[in-house]
Amino acid sequence: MRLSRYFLPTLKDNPAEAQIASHRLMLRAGLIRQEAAGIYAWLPLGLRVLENIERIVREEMDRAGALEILMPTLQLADLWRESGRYDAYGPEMLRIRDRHERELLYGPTNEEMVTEIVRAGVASWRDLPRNLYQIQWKFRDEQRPRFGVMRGREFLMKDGYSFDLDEAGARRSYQRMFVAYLRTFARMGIRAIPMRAETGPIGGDLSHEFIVLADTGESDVYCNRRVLDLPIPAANVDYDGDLESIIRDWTSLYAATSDVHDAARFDAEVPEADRLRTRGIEVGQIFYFGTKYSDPMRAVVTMPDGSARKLHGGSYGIGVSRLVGAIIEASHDEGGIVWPDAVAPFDVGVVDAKSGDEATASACTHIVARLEAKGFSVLHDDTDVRAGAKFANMDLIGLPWQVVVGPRGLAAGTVELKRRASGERIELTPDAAIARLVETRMVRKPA
Ligand code: 5CA
Repeated sequence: MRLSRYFLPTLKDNPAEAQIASHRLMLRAGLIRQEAAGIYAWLPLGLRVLENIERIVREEMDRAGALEILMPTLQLADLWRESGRYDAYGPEMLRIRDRHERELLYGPTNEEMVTEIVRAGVASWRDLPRNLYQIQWKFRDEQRPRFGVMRGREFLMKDGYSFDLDEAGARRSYQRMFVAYLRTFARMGIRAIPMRAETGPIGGDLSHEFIVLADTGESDVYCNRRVLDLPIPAANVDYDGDLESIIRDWTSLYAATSDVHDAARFDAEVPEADRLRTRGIEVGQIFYFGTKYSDPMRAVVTMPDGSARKLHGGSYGIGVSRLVGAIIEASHDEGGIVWPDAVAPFDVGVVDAKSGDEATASACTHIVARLEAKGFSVLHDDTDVRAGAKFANMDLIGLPWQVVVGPRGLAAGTVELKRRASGERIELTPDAAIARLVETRMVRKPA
């Protein structure tokens, strides 16, 4: 992609309304544009990151046996009256009327709708268990939308829902999602720690929030520092096998959000040197809620003996749009964003350091074509601004690798390869630079 044909409205100065680094950088790097309080348009560069995050979420959900569906954003109020949540939900719910005066709402979550779908689509105990998920926009009329996409009003969520015959089955479904979440966030290059949490308006008696530690996070959290060193389950983890030992490793070390924190237990269980009291960003939350929805909504299956059995449910959310902010919060420096390889909008930025020079222009075009042929996504800065501004811009948008092509190097047969994260630069031939990128991709892009 040539930058001269791209839409990348970057800002020189820090936008006054942005209080935290990720919000500032998302606006400055031209990822998003605010259209109303807590409502954002995703521009080309930001959309590519959002789509990379979605792809990883899909791959890990599918691997864990969940099935993708897509439900509408608008829901009938009557559906929510069945569960009793229409009145209970309060002012965060955006309520709408259509031309026939029918009451609708813009979905803040989908437990009722998915229960209705499963109620209609499963009849017998043989049809269970099932786990359905979607990636869809939600609306919550937050009192204080802030920090950009971190606390938006309209935001993109992965929401998944499991249905089982009994509590034991539902707990297994919960464990599958627990493990899938560990993998999902690790693949995005961040460490999200599962912490015991309150269930809030979703309900139920078992819940974990997945928290990325960050001073700018909105949640107060308490944990044993040793959870930071626990291993992430491998790609070949057997989701039909016994996940108990993984769950035990992750839940036996103290980790809790402030809502359920027990100071006495924390002090008793965790050696003083390992006590971590800090803040974090909630990037996902999982819930087991049993028959909370199947009870009032009469979602049942027939058992082998002909009796009716209520479905046992859980729900599993990931803040897809919030993750873009959370990843930046965890990975930036004074120069700008430092994208982890797996979510970066482009793999490589190729910079023509001397605009108007025919030799550098044609070398760039050649290198870009060869990188693209090897499967890299490339942003080629062919604009006619001065080199210093181009370098600053590349650092700001944070692509993992930069290939700088200047006239002096070119005369000597070399280009400069820069790793954004470390700032390390090496001079080498274009062939060697491409070979180096191919090599490191194999090591760095974990599946
Ligand atoms: N139905 C359940 C799980 S499917 C549910 O709604 N869970 S939730 O309320 O915890 O939301 C899931 C995730 O969405 C959260 O962990 C958070 O990462 C993200 N999220 C929630 N509210 C917002 C918001 N206002 N802006 C951005 N992301 C949000």
